Amino acid sequence: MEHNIKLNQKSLGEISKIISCPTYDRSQLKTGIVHIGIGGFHRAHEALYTDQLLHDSSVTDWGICGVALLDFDTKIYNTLKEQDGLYTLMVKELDGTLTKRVIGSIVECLYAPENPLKVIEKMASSEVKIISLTITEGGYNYDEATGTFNFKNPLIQHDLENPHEPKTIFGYLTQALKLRKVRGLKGCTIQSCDNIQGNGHFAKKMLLSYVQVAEPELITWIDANVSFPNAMVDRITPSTSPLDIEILKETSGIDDAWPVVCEPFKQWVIEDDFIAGRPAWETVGVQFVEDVVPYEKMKLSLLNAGHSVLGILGALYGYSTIDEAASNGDISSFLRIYMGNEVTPTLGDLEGVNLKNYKFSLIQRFGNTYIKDQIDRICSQSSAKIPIFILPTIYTQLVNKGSIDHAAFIIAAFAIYSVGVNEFGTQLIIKDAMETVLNEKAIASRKNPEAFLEIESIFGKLKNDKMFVDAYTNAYQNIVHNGIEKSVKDINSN
Ligand code: CS2
Repeated sequence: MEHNIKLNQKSLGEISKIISCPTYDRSQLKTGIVHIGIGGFHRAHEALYTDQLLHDSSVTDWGICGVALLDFDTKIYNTLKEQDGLYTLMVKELDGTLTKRVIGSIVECLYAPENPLKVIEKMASSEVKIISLTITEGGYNYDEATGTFNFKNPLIQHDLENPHEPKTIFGYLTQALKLRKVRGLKGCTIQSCDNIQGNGHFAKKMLLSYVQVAEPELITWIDANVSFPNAMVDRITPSTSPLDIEILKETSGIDDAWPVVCEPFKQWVIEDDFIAGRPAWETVGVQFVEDVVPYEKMKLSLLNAGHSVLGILGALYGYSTIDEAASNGDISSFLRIYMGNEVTPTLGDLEGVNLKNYKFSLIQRFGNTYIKDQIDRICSQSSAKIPIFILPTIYTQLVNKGSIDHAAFIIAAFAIYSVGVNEFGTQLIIKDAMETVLNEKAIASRKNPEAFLEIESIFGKLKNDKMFVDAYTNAYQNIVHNGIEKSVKDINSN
């Protein structure tokens, strides 16, 4: 189409003739939620649920202020600012159809590095009842080797020395909560939307570790005035590609600089612990439960781990998308065996969950050929993902003397992946905060495979477990000597 319509508040009337758009008055909304991390996932998930809710005209308190926290978040901030917080959500259905709608729940945007005080003021505003987070697994600043908050992180050091110009979420939250306390305001809920077991409790533990050093007298106030509900969040949201942007233009004539693409499935299960109130998200499909642990365990150890399996093996086979890896019979058998023999026994009785159906639906979701989820996206930051998605399965299986062969194979495959090139000579794009050490240890592993397990901040004390080390070394040697394809076949038939 020649005359594409630029998406923004002014053009919304025109665009609403083409695709579904917010029909509520965005200018009348109060900001009840500050959300940190306005990447694809938040915009396909919390912002969508909230947008659905805002279509009920009696709901006016739950607009979202999206905060871009990191220096390199300028692009998303500028885009959303230019588009008045509006963006298109493109759902790629299983049959290939595209369902598009414009989401309007993000009514304000802030770029933290430009004006930290503005962000702190916003978080401390009396209108704001919830501060939600998608800061990724690595964003919680946890050190696996010591099992504690990582005070050695230079950014944390910076925040301790410059409390009014923070760079990390911990510095921001501490200043905002302090301001609430000083002003005699009510507390709020800090709601983690990251893939971490017990994400709310974990967010609290990490925040309090920081506060203990930065503002120790704030601890009792936080204990009494801030809640941290645990939640399981789910929706596969690949990175938006230039082609997605073109497709939106071609099929709808809408010029959106950063639409979000995602799968049809979505799930949000939350513990109902919102000290300052919450949106009635249950009316738009969110599940509120007393104990979210079973849902989290299931999702992290099956879906997220499943993704890592497909991503790491897929990269070694030379694939670039998850559906390609999932449609390879040997890889999908590997995944089924891993899920069935190694993960399932660790899950125990998951009350309220039909595990069989869940596993079945995962295979279907991974295989959605329209999603084209990038293996690079899945493998990025694996150093933070593996300890959460895969290691808990290994630890439990080792204690129970269950099988760990497939899990050990995945870790061996990750060691080989971390060399940065697969056996067919394809360069692998490693995006990881620990890239340098991963690469060094991966290269050292060629002589001595155990070298990789020495990265304690990922693997803790796993290198001391003989049963694991034997299985890992076997898998490593097998992949190196026989190639990835044969070694996957071999392990599947053992
Ligand atoms: C993925 C997740 O990043 C990853 O490794 O497994 O982003 C996954 O797509 C989401 O958690 C789905 O809910």
